[in-house]
Amino acid sequence: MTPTPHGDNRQLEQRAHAIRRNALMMGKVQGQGYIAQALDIADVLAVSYFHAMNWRADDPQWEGRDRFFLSIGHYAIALYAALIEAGILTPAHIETYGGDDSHLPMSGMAAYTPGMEITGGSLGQGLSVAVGACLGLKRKGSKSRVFNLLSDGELGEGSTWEAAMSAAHWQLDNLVAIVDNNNQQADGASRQMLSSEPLHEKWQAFGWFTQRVNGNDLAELVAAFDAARAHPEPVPRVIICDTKMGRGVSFLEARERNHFMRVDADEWDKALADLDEGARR
Ligand SMILES: Cc1ncc(C[n+]2csc(CCOP(=O)(O)OP(=O)(O)O)c2C)c(N)n1
Ligand SMILES: [Mg+2]
Repeated sequence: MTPTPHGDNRQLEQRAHAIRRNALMMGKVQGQGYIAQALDIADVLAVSYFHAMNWRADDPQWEGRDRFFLSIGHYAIALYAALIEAGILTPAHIETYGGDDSHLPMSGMAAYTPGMEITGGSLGQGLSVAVGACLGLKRKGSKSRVFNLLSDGELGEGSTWEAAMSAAHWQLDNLVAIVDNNNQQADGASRQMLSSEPLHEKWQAFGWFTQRVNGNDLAELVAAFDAARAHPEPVPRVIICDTKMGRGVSFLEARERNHFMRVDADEWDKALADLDEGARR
């Protein structure tokens, strides 16, 4: 992959738009899904895959690749959308989403899908797996990094914080945690269910190089990923991304209780049109 030059966010905008489109088209196949999350995290995925990470579309297992670990298996639709845009999966996969014998199960599973590094549906485990992978990479003398996408709901799991302590203890500067702080979990708003604020101070106290950005602002994301790469101290890095559920489709942004979204049959095309309209503005 040729990284997008610094400052060229137009290409990244197009990537993020394509990721949102792919996700909506997969959602349409099933009529429901974790659509609002795919829309909120598309900008982060665009910057991860098309600015920050090294990978090869024709060789997803290339030893020198950076690894993207999805702890949150239910966000699989979002990662599939990015992997299609990356050419690791193909547009023909879209129609198979969530079907029997599909390579794209509704919850992400490593054994089924090229580019899916871990099976992450049991929340709170991904960061521990990432710590182990980072230790292994260092011992092998590899320069590869591990990017672990976590959700704010996962911050309510004690295992996440055990892993956070270990990562600092082992000085894992090859680990980049990304928190999708969308203020949503299964039963309601994260800040009401179990608040993990103040987030910046917490991660910093755990010994991480910590940044907090608007996760739907490509320029802020690019700067944060660049700073995570350039930071000189031997400490793990975290980018806390404040995001908006349903981002890019106005009537989905406004919908409440959007953890698992059912969208009426006639609304999918409206959603795609709304997305395209927003991109033209
Ligand atoms: C260990 C574990 N507990 C509970 C669940 C059930 N579960 C699936 S998604 C989810 C919500 C977690 O919060 P978050 O990922 O922030 O939700 P979102 O932003 O997607 O709405 C829960 C509790 C699970 N998958 N794993
Ligand atoms: Mg959440």
